[in-house]
Amino acid sequence: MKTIRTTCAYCGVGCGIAATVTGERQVTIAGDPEHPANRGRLCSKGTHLGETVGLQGRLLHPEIAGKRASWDKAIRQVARKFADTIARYGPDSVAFYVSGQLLTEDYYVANKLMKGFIGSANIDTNSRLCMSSAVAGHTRAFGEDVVPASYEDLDQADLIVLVGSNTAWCHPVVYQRIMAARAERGAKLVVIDPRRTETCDEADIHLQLRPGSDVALMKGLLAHCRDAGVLDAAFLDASVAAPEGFWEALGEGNDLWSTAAACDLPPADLRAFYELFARHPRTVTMFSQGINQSVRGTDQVNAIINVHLATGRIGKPGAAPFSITGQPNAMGGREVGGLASTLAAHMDFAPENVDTVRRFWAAPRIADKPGLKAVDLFRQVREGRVKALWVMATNPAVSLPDAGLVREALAACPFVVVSDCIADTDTSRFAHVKLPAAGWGEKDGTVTNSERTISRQRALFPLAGEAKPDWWIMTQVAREMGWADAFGYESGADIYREHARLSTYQNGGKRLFDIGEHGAITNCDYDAMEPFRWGGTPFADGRFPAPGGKARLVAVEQRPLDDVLPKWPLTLNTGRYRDQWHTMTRTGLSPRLSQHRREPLAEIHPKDAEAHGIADGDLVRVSTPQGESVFRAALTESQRRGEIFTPIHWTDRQSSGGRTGLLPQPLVDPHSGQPGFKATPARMEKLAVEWRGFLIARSVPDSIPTAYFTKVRVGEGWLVELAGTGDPATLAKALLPKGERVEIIDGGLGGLRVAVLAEGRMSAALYVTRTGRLPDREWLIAQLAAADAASSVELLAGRSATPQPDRGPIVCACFDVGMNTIVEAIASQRLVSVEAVGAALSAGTNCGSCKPAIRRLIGETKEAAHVR
Ligand SMILES: Nc1nc2c(c(=O)[nH]1)N[C@H]1C(S)=C(S)[C@@H](COP(=O)(O)OP(=O)(O)OC[C@H]3O[C@@H](n4cnc5c(=O)[nH]c(N)nc54)[C@H](O)[C@@H]3O)O[C@H]1N2
Ligand SMILES: Nc1nc2c(c(=O)[nH]1)N[C@H]1C(S)=C(S)[C@@H](COP(=O)(O)OP(=O)(O)OC[C@H]3O[C@@H](n4cnc5c(=O)[nH]c(N)nc54)[C@H](O)[C@@H]3O)O[C@H]1N2
Ligand code: SF4
Ligand SMILES: [Mo]
Repeated sequence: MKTIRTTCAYCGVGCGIAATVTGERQVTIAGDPEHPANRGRLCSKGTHLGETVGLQGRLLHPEIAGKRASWDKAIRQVARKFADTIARYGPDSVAFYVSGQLLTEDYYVANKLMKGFIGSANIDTNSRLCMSSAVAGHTRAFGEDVVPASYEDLDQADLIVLVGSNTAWCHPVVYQRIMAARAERGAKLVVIDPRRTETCDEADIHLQLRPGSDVALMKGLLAHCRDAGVLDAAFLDASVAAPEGFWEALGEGNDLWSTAAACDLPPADLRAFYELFARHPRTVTMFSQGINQSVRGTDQVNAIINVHLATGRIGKPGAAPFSITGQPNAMGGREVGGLASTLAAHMDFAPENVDTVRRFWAAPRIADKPGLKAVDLFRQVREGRVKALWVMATNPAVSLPDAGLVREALAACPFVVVSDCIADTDTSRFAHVKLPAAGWGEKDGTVTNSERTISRQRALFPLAGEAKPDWWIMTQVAREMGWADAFGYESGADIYREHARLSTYQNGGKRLFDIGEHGAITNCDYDAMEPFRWGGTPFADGRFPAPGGKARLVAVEQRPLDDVLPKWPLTLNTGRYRDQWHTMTRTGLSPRLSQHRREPLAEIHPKDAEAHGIADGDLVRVSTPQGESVFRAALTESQRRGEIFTPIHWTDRQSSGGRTGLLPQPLVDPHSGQPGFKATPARMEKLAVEWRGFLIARSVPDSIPTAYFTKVRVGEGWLVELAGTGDPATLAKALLPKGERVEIIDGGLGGLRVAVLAEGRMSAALYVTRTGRLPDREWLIAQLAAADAASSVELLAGRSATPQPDRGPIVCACFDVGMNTIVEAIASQRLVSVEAVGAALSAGTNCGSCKPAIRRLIGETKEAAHVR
């Protein structure tokens, strides 16, 4: 058994993993104590990677028109269709839509093939949906897309401000680092988010602002800093250019009272934050999708950077604006220039750059202008102008705004290629050619995390079936199209060396991104490469890669979202759950990760729910100008009134409801083209159903004929939540496997309880009620794994004959500890800290992702005790 050091498959924290292969496609996962991003820590998703590396659901061989095909045939088909389309309609009639989940080597080949050889810049990436506003904001302010921060800054900061970031769930290891900074050095924490998330639980101040009012908040802060005398005059003079009238305009409407009104915040809270900010020069302001995913995203980014530039809080230890990235290789994609609006290696389409890259690639026909950005790209596909599309490592039928239109586009496109490691996704259903890509655990190359650290991802297993690395697939197609010399790569190392050489080619210090020292790295050194951060401490010398060496303040205006959004009674906000990753193609395979949230919820303020006649647990239909979908209502005071929140994860593969992707409007930021996923006009109504129920079974059909269903992995099978109208008995017929049946059908009340036994074990059970309660799901889930079936009486009752404690919903996925168990222990053993709960129950002592939830339970239990 050997331990291989690699990088986590998921988020932009980029944690190092020490993986020990223990058998055929079996691996033990631990945090890599040597990796600078995590120093041995992992969150729940990283910890449970081992549950996602099996062959279940994998695409194992190429397919043409739904039939298995050889690689030769598939490559020839793709090359021929692309070449024919280009010959007939020109280079802009084809496109690639790629992803921050590709390795840098894959990304480099995709970008070179499209921009340098096909001759179009129609290659865009899901990073458009993710951090293109940050890219545009950095470029406006600094002249180059550089993230001027590192995780070490968090260790040194006295104040950490999280804006539009649910760090506790989405970047948990960074959150743990922030918690350590608080515990060890008393660093202050401020969270700015319209929702009260678990990230807020430990904050000194939570500013629950009106969505889309961040520009006002930051301008108010800048005005306060000026009035408090904390601007850095020397830095402003030497290193920062301000547009005409910038400071004069700040005098108007940015006082505390106007700002508090614009943001719908208590003035005292706002003042407390402003004063805290003024007092602490070592400030890191970390932001993510609450800022980027807005029709004002780029201005919001610049509003934050303006404050940091004006107070000189940049290029110094513990002081930086920090755009934290989502995907494992979002940053690598930026480094190769994989967006339609960039060319390559941090160069844009300025004529001299086009010339530089043309010479370096010896490119026959290089793109000389930006291509179509994601939302426009799919519009052009829909309108028939883009006629051949290759989608890699992303699921746009779910994740683009107005996913309904995206599906029409995919259906209308004459030629769609999908490269994915999973066989059946909402997007691959539209593919003419499906290409099996290497998955995590097989891939070998580099990724760059949020803080510019480049790490190796290393293969743990042989390639599954006939799967191939993405770079290999594209290289074969490029060769088949006639560019064998330019795509003669034999390994990822060949590509990495070329990428490193391009970063330094005719650079001469113009661009910070320069990893030229790796231009001749040996295969051996590439294999042994240790994580390293490029760019040192950017801007430490006060010089910026912009005209005159100066950064720029950008004049930004707060404008209400109503300017562009139609008026509907509610606003829909969308985002992530702690233990699921995007469209669930991988985390959805893990029963443990699926315990945290088993259904897609619409989180609603209790007063809004009351006004709509909605009770906790009801089904609600959420409608927007774009579409509608059904969710389980969860009433919570964490929401502001008038705003609801739904998760992005559920797809057609797991549900008929919960389809958030259908809801957002395809409205984008004018500078970046990033969609405004966080604010969509919406309304809701209670969904009338006659019965509700659930199915627990070892295997379940793909689609289920009821008004509402969602399915998740549990133990040895699936849990399907159901609701509908009509006779549930027909459902029993459609859903239950063959076998011996134990059943009660209550004709009068219309309820139904059926368990199916096969070889002495329970293989499925269906419970439906019109009015009553449903049994506890946990006991029944355990019956799927039990060697002997429980008695008929027990199965029909849905519980054990000997009373058992109800653990409640699982909080700690690592040790299977439920909420009720934790609350009981807190109350009876008077536990007052997360550590004490850990000592008593082990909860929270492995990955730590549930620590914020435990902390919240301690608080609530204490409060309840006082009330009593
Ligand atoms: N568990 C998990 N982790 C992930 C991912 C995942 O799928 N699952 N995905 C990864 C990826 S690709 C990304 S991009 C990141 C995203 O990481 P985050 O950006 O932290 O996650 P989100 O849940 O999309 O949104 C963050 C917060 O923005 C808030 N927000 C909404 N509108 C506004 C506003 O107008 N102003 C402010 N200030 N805040 C607002 C929302 O209420 C939400 O709590 O997570 C990464 N990590
Ligand atoms: N409403 C709403 N929509 C959103 C967001 C939001 O907050 N709200 N967030 C947006 C953001 S920030 C993001 S990043 C996107 C994410 O959205 P997507 O990128 O569409 O989501 P994933 O599920 O990560 O899709 C990745 C696909 O690539 C496959 N895959 C994984 N690894 C590889 C590989 O190495 N090679 C290949 N070829 N395939 C691979 C996976 O099986 C999966 O099918 O969603 C965006 N959409
Ligand atoms: S924080 Fe979690 S998901 Fe992100 S890289 Fe680390 S272990 Fe992976
Ligand atoms: Mo993202």
